[in-house]
Amino acid sequence: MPPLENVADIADFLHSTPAIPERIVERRRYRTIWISDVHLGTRGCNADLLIDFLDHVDSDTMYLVGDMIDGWRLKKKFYWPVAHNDVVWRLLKRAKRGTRVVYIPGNHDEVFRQFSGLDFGGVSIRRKAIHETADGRRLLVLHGDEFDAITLAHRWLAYLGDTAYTALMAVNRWVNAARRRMGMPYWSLSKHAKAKVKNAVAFISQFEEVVAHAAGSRGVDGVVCGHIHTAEAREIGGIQYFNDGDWVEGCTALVEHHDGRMELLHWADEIAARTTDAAIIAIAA
Ligand SMILES: [Mn+2]
Repeated sequence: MPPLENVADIADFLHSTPAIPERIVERRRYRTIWISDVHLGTRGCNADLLIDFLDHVDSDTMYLVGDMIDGWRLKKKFYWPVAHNDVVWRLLKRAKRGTRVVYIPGNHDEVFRQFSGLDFGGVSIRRKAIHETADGRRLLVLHGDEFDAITLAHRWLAYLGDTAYTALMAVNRWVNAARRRMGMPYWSLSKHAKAKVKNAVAFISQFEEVVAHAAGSRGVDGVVCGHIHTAEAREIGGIQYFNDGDWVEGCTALVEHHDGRMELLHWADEIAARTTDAAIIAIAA
């Protein structure tokens, strides 16, 4: 039997270091950050982009708005590269460093919903939450699958089916692997396909309206959700509707500035801009 200290060493997550070292850069500070639909445990997850994001931003509060881990897919086929471990490490680390982390499990990680109400490791697990912005607006935060029974948005490619979606994600990966080799930035194929599909657009706007309406009937000023992998920030019937998007296709996050101003960050674009800046500096030098 190995000595117990060795076992403890391996299990001591917070004192270990990530496989991909944390970047030493001055982090952009926000009041709040929302991310969701990371789908750790699947090939579609853009863990490298998310790691880059987490290394460049910080906040007082961070909401993990569900489908962080894809329990459904993991059950079928175990897939867990080091980058996925590194995402978990970074999330737990920022909780330890003092960020208030609120984890609201979604339908793909619903196994964690049974722990709603618990707090451990600086992470609060909740079924939903009310967030108050710096300028006093009250936002309902939930994953969004609560509305699956009344909308079809979760199947924005319903008539193509899950197999086609998985295939599309695979093509998305190949395209981006090729683009990366050519030094080109990340580009979301499915995001463009989705925008072209009329039914998908109808499903999505139906979902957005249903969620906004439900939030309105609960007396809040707005709602933040995920689930349909479509980032958005707009007003619907007097209710502010925010969707933080996903890290499978869009690679987006929702942030609140210190004055309460909300903004959607498109991280692939940010990385592309950074690369362009570096190229300009290189040319100038
Ligand atoms: Mn979901």
